[in-house]
Amino acid sequence: MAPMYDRSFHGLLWLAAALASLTHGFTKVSADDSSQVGQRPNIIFIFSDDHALQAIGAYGSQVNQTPRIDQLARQGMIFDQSFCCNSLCGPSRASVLTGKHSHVNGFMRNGNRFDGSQPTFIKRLQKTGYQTAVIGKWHLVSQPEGFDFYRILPGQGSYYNPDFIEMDGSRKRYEGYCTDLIADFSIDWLEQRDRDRPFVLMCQHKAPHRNWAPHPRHFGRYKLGTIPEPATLFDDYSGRTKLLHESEMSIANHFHWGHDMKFHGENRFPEHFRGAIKNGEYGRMTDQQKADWDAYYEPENQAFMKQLQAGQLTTEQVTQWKYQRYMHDYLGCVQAVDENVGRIIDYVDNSELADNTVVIYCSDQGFYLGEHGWYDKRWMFEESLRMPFLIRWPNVVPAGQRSQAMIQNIDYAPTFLEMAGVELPEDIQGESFLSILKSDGGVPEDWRQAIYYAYYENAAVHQVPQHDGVRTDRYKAMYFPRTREWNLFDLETDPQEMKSVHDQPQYKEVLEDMKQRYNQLRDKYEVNSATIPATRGDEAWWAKRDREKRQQAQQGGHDLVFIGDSITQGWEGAGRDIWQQHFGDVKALNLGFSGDRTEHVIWRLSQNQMGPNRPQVAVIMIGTNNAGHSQQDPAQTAAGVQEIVRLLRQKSPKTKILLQSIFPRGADPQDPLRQINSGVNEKISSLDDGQHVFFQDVSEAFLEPDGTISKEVMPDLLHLSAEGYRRWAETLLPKLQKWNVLRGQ
Ligand code: SGN
Ligand code: CA
Repeated sequence: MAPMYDRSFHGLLWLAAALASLTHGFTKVSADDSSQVGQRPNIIFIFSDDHALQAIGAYGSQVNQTPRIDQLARQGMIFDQSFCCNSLCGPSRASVLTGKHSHVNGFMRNGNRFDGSQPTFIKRLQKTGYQTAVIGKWHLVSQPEGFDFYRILPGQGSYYNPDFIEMDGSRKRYEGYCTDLIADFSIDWLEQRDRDRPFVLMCQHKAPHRNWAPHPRHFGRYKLGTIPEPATLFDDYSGRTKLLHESEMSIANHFHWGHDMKFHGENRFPEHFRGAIKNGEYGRMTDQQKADWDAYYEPENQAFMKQLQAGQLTTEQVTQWKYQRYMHDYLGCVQAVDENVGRIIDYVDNSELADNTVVIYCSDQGFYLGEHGWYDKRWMFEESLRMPFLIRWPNVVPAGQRSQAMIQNIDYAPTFLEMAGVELPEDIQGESFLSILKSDGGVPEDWRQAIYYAYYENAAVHQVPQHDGVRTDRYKAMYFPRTREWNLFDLETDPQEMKSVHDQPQYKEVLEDMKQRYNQLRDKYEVNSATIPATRGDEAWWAKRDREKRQQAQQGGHDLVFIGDSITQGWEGAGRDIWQQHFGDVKALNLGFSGDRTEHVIWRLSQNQMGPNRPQVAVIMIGTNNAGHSQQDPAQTAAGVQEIVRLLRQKSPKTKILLQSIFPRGADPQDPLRQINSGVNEKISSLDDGQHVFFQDVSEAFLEPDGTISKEVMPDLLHLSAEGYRRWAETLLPKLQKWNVLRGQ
């Protein structure tokens, strides 16, 4: 039985109120902890990039040793069940700062721009008297807010002689190795800080991110041919979603000759290597660094090429060599991180900070070290879903603890706030695990039993499809919206996640239970897919149509725009002649995309698919696929439609929006999907403001007097025939004529 602990914040608030509150408006932490009274803890948050648990000694690494990182576990606590909520750099960092899932903090994909005006734990701590600094990788595009000091890498940054962005906006190149420099700057900052106030230092390494350029002192530390291979290096991706075949992150097929594998010159073996990207690090090196580099890499490269040339290597052996090279480089980068964690620990231990400083080591997500044949992250499989989390807090966390509590990166912000005795904002989504730290890692009875994960960066580098899911201590369910399929893994019988059991009768109840948890968590975190922008750019036809429509839109001057799904797209099919007849003379643009739901239209509008156009009228008809694909709750779909209207209004305030009711579907009024559509219509009718947005209920046009639908109008009881389009046009014409869109008619 898990012991129960009181982690209610109310108790704390009551206590805080009883104590005198401090001048800056923050409240003191409970008095049960003498170490903290009057002395709020300092926090050193060491955060690396892409450091897999499989490459940390304390997590049982089979491939390397990390004595200094492990020291934190020895002297403090390690979390075995620590997860990210979106396995990607920028999103993870945004979740750490805000304590919120990606769809709420708005940073869903790399390349998004972090809205720095939103609340973050760092701003809050700064306000309550903490000194704050971030040094190293930032990757959130916008300028850091809430930091007294920052020195950050531009974008991904470089390993060798990296540039940093200084607080005055200038860029400065520092000679040296990035991981060492970030620790140097961190220690410098600690040295010159105001010693009378507590601080938070975010020390954020670039390493061990791609393209894995180790320091010369680590060359050859892990010898090629000696690094153990994972059991799933040659995964054939059977028994799970077929989307697994699409991702481009395999050791066998997607390593670049120069960038990843560190060969010079032209790609000599294009059948084995991708050729496009060179090793940019080499170009940044000093002559000495280049000489050291070549002295290590060249003999190995030449030997490998000779063997390959002589036909002595099978394709499998080439993959094995690539794995060794990859791991040599990756683990070398990790080694420098480990040493520099050690430097920070030593600094703390040799200063007055030793007693009251929390030191944390974690990384923005996990990573594949050859498991499933991969490098990179993104998928909800264990290796990239898990996040290392080790914490040392003298006098509070006893040495050598291991916690099985499920924590996530959204929990860090509330935990740090609570550590500092600061009240939690109501809308924060993560939960403070302070009570777990204070109770030997025990899991409170009311602690979460499942985590929610969502990945959004599809149609981008590495081609991993959008998916989300839920994980409990034993099971994991993943949902793939594109194929609308579930995968289910039993982590006890299949820890390597090699076979989905979603269709096995003995797992029927488990799957049902997982779906229920999934829905509960999505409700809790207010995940409404209908409002979350989603691209279908990973479907070739959709991407092509999107390109064509953008080109067309770029010409500008369109007076009439239709926005919707297949029914709107059908003006180019069954509706072609009717379109010609009525809209042939008008400069009109058809932005109907078959199969689209509200979220896809939101994506298209937010990515400016309409180009420079500010049409007189936009006809919107969208939502029937939200019903058809997942029987989505009408309120959710209506919120999607509302967002579309909002985006359109924002972009083109003078456009009149002719919002069509979602067309009726199915044989008769009892059809469940028709009823869902009616539910949406009822809600979106209220968007009519009589000025810019005009709701038009068009159902009557398609229904027989008894409410059935004739196959002459909708042959499949969903899409329109030519007759259907004629009727639709007829309902539109009066308004369009009135608004003078149909000049000359
Ligand atoms: C770069 C890398 C990718 C990596 C992303 C995201 N390519 O695009 O391999 O997945 O960053 O990484 S590289 O050619 O630049 O090395 S993240 O950690 O920043 O999310
Ligand atoms: Ca990362």
